[in-house]
Amino acid sequence: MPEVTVTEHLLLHQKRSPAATGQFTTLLNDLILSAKIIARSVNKAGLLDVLGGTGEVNVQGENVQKLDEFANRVLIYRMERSGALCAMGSEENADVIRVSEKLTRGDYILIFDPLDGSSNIDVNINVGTIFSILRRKSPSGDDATMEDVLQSGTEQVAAGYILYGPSTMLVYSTGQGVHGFTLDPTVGEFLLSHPDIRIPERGKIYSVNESYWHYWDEATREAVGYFKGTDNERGKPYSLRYVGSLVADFHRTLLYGGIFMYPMDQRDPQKPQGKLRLQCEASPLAFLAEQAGGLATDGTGRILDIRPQVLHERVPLFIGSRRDVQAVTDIYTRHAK
Ligand code: P6P
Repeated sequence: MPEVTVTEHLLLHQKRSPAATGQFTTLLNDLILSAKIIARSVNKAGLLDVLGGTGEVNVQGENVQKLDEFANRVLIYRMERSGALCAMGSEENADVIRVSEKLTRGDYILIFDPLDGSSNIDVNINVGTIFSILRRKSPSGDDATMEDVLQSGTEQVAAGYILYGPSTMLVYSTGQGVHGFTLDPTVGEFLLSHPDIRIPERGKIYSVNESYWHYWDEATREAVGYFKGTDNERGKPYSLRYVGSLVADFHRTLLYGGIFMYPMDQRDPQKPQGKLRLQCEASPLAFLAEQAGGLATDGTGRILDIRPQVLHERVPLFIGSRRDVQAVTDIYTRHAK
């Protein structure tokens, strides 16, 4: 099969939506360049003294790793100059980043987690960049508004992730299926390796951090118990796999099927919540899951329907094979009655 680069694949997409302007292709190409720059450092992490933390703490209260900071800087610097954006939201930055009027501004908003799973960097476990692309609602040329940024997941025009692992992969969707590209470092191009990814109807793997069992409510314990027991569609227990790096756990779920769960927990009794961020984690992955024939809910409601009230809103997440996620939703719905 002749090699297809991301750019060729994008142009195919462009051909299919004449309304799309060149801005979108430029945006994705600059995102891909940023990914290659980040991949180069991630792959040399052990050698470039970029391991370990910076001693700072980010808006999420998490220790900032040097590679986190580096990835964030690369994305903000490059994407601000793409000419396609009017604003950005980064998991590492408390506030919205509005593109300066001194630079060429465009009609898109990019929301991203620059290096998700970074707590695993020092032990050489997969990490990833997750991105979500929205189109502004306010008039072109004006400063972006919070309404431009705080849009529900159904408004995304594209979403995806780059997984830095044994190979570097880009998985993305523009609403016409989910496609995977593997970086060929000898030519420096992402080449189509997984066309039109479809998530299996039901899987054999469940993925959750069970150490929070005592902080879960009854419905959550029953939902997780569904996969540990024999009273499920398989008639036997699912296997448990948990990397602790969302992009790695999701990528396996997308290809092999099954379910990834990060339920709400009461570790902070005053503020029971999910840990994962809606706009830079749950929503983009939910977009991909649905495009691949799967589902993504917060237990009862569709992730993509949730309209964020604040930039760093957190949600519980159940995502993966349609029948496995549906089993969880049925349990939560029954408990809600
Ligand atoms: P826990 C990494 O810090 C992250 O945000 C996701 O990549 C991952 O799925 C989750 O947190 C792991 O959280 O509580 O199981 O360590």
